[in-house]
Amino acid sequence: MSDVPKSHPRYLSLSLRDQIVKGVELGITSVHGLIAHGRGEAYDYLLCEKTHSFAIKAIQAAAVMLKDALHPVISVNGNVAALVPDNLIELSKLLKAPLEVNIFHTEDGREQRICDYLLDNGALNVLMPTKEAQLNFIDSNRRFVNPEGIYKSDVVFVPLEDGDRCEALIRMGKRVITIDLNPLSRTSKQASITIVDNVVRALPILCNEIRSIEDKSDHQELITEYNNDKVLQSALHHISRGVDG
Ligand code: PTJ
Repeated sequence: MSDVPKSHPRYLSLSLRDQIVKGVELGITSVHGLIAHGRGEAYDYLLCEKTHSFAIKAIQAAAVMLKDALHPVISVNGNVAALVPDNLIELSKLLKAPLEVNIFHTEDGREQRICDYLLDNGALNVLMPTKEAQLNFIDSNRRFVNPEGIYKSDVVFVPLEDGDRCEALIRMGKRVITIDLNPLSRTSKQASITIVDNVVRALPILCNEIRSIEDKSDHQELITEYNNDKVLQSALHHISRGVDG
């Protein structure tokens, strides 16, 4: 990182800021992504920048759901492309699932730059949005999807989302797994599984969890017993306790 010493107590947080800024400079992250990142930072601060047991519970259920899926797809926006490209690529390889570029803020060439960035970093299968396949119940740029990806998926992994598409995907009968530091967001409330954690911490744990699942039938109770409302309540409880304390 430019001029912040490794010994700085906020080094990790500051280096993530650098990664997001680099994403904007490379033209893969939207400038709006900086604001979204700041909101995430605020929630992360309230979560003591730790992965909590409610997140682990969600990660374990997510791992089984993804392993169990017929057509899992990993949706990629400008923020996660900048923050966790290697983890997304690893997840895609573990699940033999495509990465699909899907962004909210339209900017000339950004979708292609995200695709190229993932391929340059070793991705094997990156799908692009098309005009042929569109999601119902949504008007934004996010409605344009790939017929071989999100359109035909049964489980969509959407780290760091903005709400309207999550709702549309659920209404179309798909299951949605999200990672969102904000347990109050529309995405968090709508998703089948919400991992309330930072993508940079949660994704490596999710990959390890998937690797450790040998027989997925042994783990089905992790899904049947999973209650997303309870997970969100636990996260909120942690946040309010932290604020009070
Ligand atoms: O690349 P695009 O055009 O698709 O745009 C991507 C952003 C993220 C800008 C867009 O989806 C957006 O505006 O999102 P929102 O509505 O700001 O929501 C982003 C959510 O992600 C918020 O609830 C944040 O708290 C949360 N968040 C931000 N950074 C992280 C995060 N959650 C997990 N890990 C993070 N590092």
